[in-house]
Amino acid sequence: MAKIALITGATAGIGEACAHTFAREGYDLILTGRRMDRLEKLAEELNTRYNVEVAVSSFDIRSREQVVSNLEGLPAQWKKVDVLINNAGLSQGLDPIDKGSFDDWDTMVDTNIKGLLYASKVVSNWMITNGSGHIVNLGSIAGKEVYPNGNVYCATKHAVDALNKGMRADLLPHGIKVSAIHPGMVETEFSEVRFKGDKEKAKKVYDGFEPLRAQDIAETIWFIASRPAHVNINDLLIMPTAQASATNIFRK
Ligand code: NDP
Ligand code: 8X3
Repeated sequence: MAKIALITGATAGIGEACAHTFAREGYDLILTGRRMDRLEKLAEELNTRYNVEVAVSSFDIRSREQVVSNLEGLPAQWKKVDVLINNAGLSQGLDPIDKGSFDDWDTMVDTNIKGLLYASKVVSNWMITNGSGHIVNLGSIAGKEVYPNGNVYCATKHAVDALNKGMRADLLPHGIKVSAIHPGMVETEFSEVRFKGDKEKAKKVYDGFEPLRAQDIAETIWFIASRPAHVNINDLLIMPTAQASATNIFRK
C-alpha cells in the first residue's frame, strides 16, 4: 500500500509544490485548503500524471469544528497518514504595532498557530494509533528573527518554532518524527495575500534578487521526509543565496 501525506494549504505555493513532489514519489495524498476548485483541479492532475490516489478536503483551518469534522470524517484507510505537512499559513499587513489591524492579527494567530494546532492534534492521534508518522511544520526566518513591522506574523512563526520543539518532545515516546523548515523569501502568493491582492506591491518584494521557489522548499521537505527511520531533522533554515538574514538581502 502506498504511503499517505496530508498537506494543509495545498491550493497554492509551497503546499501545491509539495503535493506534486510527494505524488511524484508515489505518495497518496490528502490535500486541504479553502479553495475547492483548485483542490479538485490539482487532484485530477496528480492522479492522471502520477497515478496516485488523492482525497481533497476543503475547510477553513481557523475553525476547530471544521478541522475536526472534515478530518475525522475521512474514511478509515485515509487515517494511516505517514507525513503531515503543516503548511497552511499567511501574513496579513506589514504595519507598525500601533497601526496594525485587529482583524489581521486575529487572522494570523487563528491560522498560523491555532489552525496548525487543530490539524496536529487530530493527525498526531492517528499517528499514535498507527505507531509511526512524521510531522513537518512550516516555520519561517520570521520565526527565528523579528523584522520591522513584521511583529504579529513573526510572533506566530516564533510560536510555530516553539510548538515544533514541544511536539518533538511530546511525540518522542511514540516514535513520531517532528521537523521544522524555516524558509527565507519564497515567491508564492504569500506577498499578494499579505498586501491583500496588490500584485505590484507584492512583486516588488522580490525585485533585484532571485528568491526561492516553492519547488525548492518542496524538494527540501521531501529530503526531510525521506531520511532513514533512525534520522530526524529537527530544524532547517533555508534562504535564497542573496539573503543572509530576515533584513539583509543583497539586491542588484
Ligand atoms: P501561499 O499564499 O501561496 O499559500 C498559502 C496556503 O495556505 C494556501 O493553500 C491557502 O489556501 C492556505 N491557507 C491560508 N489560510 C487558510 C485557511 N484559513 N484555511 C485553510 N487554508 C488556508 O503561501 P506560501 O506557499 O508561501 O505559504 C505556505 C507556508 O509557508 C505558510 O505557512 C507561510 O507562512 C510559510 N512561509 C512562506 C514563506 C514565503 O516567503 N512565501 C517563507 C517562510 C514561510 P486557501 O487560500 O485555498 O485556503
Ligand atoms: C515569510 C518570509 O521574510 O516575509 O515567512 O517573513 S518573510
